[in-house]
Amino acid sequence: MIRQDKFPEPLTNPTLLFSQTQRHLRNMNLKNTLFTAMVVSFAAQLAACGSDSNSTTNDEPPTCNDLGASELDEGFVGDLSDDRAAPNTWALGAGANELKAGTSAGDLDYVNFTVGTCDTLVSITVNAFSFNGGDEIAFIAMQRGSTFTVTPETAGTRIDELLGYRHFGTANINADILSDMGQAENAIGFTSPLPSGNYTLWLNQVGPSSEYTLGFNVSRVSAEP
Ligand SMILES: [Ca+2]
Repeated sequence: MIRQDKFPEPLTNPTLLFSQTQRHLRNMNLKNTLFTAMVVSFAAQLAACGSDSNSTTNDEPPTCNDLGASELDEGFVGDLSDDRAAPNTWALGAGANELKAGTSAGDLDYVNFTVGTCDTLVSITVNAFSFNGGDEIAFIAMQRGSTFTVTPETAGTRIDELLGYRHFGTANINADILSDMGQAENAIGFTSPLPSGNYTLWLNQVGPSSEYTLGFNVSRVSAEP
């Protein structure tokens, strides 16, 4: 059952949403500090061992591809990257692409996706959302580029470096959140649909685990540019 009282009009009250976001980011700062220290320690150990740290950074510019819709599913690819410098990479094709994963306190998800030069990202729909504790709202933020440059610890004071952000959850099932991400207070912002480009997402839940399925709906708007 959707608890409307837990999700009070986020779209019609931007001041409240901004306040919620700042509180959410502060909570994430505290809860992710230990985890981030563990990640840094692990990365240092990998470097000391001469590992290439399994980087998946995608610096290739988008092309006019002939890809169809695809799925990035944590059930198949394993836990989505917790490393903002080496996110999972995902090339979107025309149609209804899907991102399926889970997040919880200390489990960050970073995904770098590309929208081809013949395409636009029309919407991001919340196709499914479930939660195992008392927190029915997760968080999504986006930047341009192939990595996420803002840390969870500094995001609260660097909101103007985010292209967009939003909370989402059970109240948004089947709804589009892309347009609202572009209108997020103090962010760089954009007008939906999102044009061709290289973007990176940061998804986070600071409570018990939540499972989400997001639809990345791409339209082919031209042939070769
Ligand atoms: Ca993860």
